[in-house]
Amino acid sequence: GAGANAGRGALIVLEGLDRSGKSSQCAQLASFLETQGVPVEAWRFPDRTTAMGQMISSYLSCQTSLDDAAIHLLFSANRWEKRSLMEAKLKEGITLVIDRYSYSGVAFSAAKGLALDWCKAPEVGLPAPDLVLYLDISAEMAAGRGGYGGERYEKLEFQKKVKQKFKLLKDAAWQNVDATQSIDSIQTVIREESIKIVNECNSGRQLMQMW
Ligand code: 2DT
Ligand code: MG
Repeated sequence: GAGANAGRGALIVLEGLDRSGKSSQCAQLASFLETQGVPVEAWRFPDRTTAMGQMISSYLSCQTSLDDAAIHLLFSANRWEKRSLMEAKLKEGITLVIDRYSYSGVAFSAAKGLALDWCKAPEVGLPAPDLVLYLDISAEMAAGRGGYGGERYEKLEFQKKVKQKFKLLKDAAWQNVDATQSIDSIQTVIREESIKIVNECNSGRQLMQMW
């Protein structure tokens, strides 16, 4: 709406291992913000609905193989193809709650052995999140929750490597959230942090760029 909410929206990213609880926390956060009168949209990356997203989806479901560098760039391009829309939404005052972003992009590719700096390079210039909520849980505990599908990266040994890489990506926007707590306790923390940043963005906090 106009008036009290005339400022820009916040870019809020949830990150973490598979089965860390990101998707349900994102959905709950978006509904909560809506009840608070905050214009909000829930997004996710990869965005599997685009042409590039369909290539990514077929790679993840092991229907196709791709060179590690090529798929890395495709994941990044899948964010770039949404860049102008992201910026437009934020400028309009819409807060975006995004399930995964560049941090997953770098952590998963670096876990395969690609150099961290090389992985970060294509992300440079994308809109930077105002807040990154990292749902912190051990790979063992996440795997113990069950529900890994059959997708390419959903294996305990690989998730352990991903976690090591996530640790190298903490930046100014990063907040660790203990993801071993109850769903409700996690959501409480996430709501508090999110409302704070929504207010800051609404009152003129500048949108930054990665990285
Ligand atoms: P979902 O399970 O959330 O659909 O993710 N991934 C994700 C990457 O390797 N690079 C990226 O840039 C992103 C956003 C993480 C599917 C898998 O894709 C991985 C898990
Ligand atoms: Mg998954």
